Amino acid sequence: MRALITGVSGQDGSYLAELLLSKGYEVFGIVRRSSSETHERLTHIRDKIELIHADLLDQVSLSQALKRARPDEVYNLAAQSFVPTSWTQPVLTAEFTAVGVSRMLEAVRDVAPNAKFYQASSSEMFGKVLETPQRENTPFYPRSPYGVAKVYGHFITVNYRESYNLFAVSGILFNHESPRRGFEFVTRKITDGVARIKLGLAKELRLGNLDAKRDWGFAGDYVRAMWMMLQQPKPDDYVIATGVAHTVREFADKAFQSVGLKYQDFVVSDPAFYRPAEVDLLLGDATKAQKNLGWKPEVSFDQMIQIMVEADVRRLQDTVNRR
Ligand code: NAP
Ligand code: F7E
Repeated sequence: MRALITGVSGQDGSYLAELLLSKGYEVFGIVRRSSSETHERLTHIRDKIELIHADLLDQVSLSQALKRARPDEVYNLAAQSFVPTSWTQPVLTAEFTAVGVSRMLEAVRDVAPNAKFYQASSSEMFGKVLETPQRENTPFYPRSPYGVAKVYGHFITVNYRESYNLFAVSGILFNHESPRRGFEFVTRKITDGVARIKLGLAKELRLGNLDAKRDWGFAGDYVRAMWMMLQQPKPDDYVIATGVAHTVREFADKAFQSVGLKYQDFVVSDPAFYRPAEVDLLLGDATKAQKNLGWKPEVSFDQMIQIMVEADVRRLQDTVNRR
């Protein structure tokens, strides 16, 4: 089997590439050209996958990548994925995260119409939620340019499935985290901050809305669900979530506690990190995925925090030791 992953250099792309390699796939990954191609999340598997230069903005490059990879499965994970940036760069977010999906689907339709296609949709599409918990048929009410772009990506995927009979699925994934999460997302910002404070490298951690609630899972569990969706006899859309929500405050509390500290002594509220429109609560119901795919999460909330804090302490300790 051959798979092509867009966004292979991101958090999910790196875990998915590992999973597919372990299943004997030939893995091809799309990366965009950069003056410093480090791809840190791929270092350990760099010699096992083939990287192809292409960009979601460039239709021809996507078609060429598909011609080179000749994939049985295509995972479209590339996007501008940070919600606050979607207010400062709304047009670019729409180009990558919304119209980029059309470009990928057109390339698949033209070059590899028999390939199965996965679209990385998001719980941010539920936004100002109209129902709790949120499931596949809960109406969308996005609250950011990112959420709006993801709604486009979701429906264009459904539309290509219905218009052209493509095997195209949309996975509506709730927040998922890991030691490979980008540093700007709140979970990684907290675990990195905890590690810095514990090692004496920082004195405080500035955060925004501590009362926002999220249904947080572990990225390794979530990429397994992506693969499972493409192994089904029929293409369909699935919510992937743990079914438990926690506040940002609870996350911070547990992360600081795990190194024997109290979050109240270090967390500073900073209006700079509040959003123009907030998503107050996301809580998913993954019953359909449990029933049809046999999927369930394996890493708990507490375990995930422990894994992330330990990884950040280890990483920063190594840096300090090298000085
Ligand atoms: P991420 O770490 O931000 O990775 C995004 C990837 O997209 C990176 O590899 C990035 O490349 C690539 N990319 C961005 N713009 C591109 C372009 N114009 N052309 C080609 N590649 C481009 O995101 P993630 O957390 O792994 O999430 C993966 C996908 O799932 C995203 O679509 C995200 O929106 C969606 N999602 C994430 C979550 C979550 O909780 N993590 C939940 C639901 C949905 P560079 O390395 O060059 O920047
Ligand atoms: O924020 C609050 C913030 O940036 C979570 C992306 O992967 O998941 C992610 O989007 C919550 C928000 O993730 C800070 O206001 C408080 O309510 O970690 P986040 P997100 O916006 O939920 C979805 C499913 C995706 O699809 C996205 O691609 O935490 N919060 N203080 C903060 N958030 C940040 N980033 N920084 C703070 O200091």
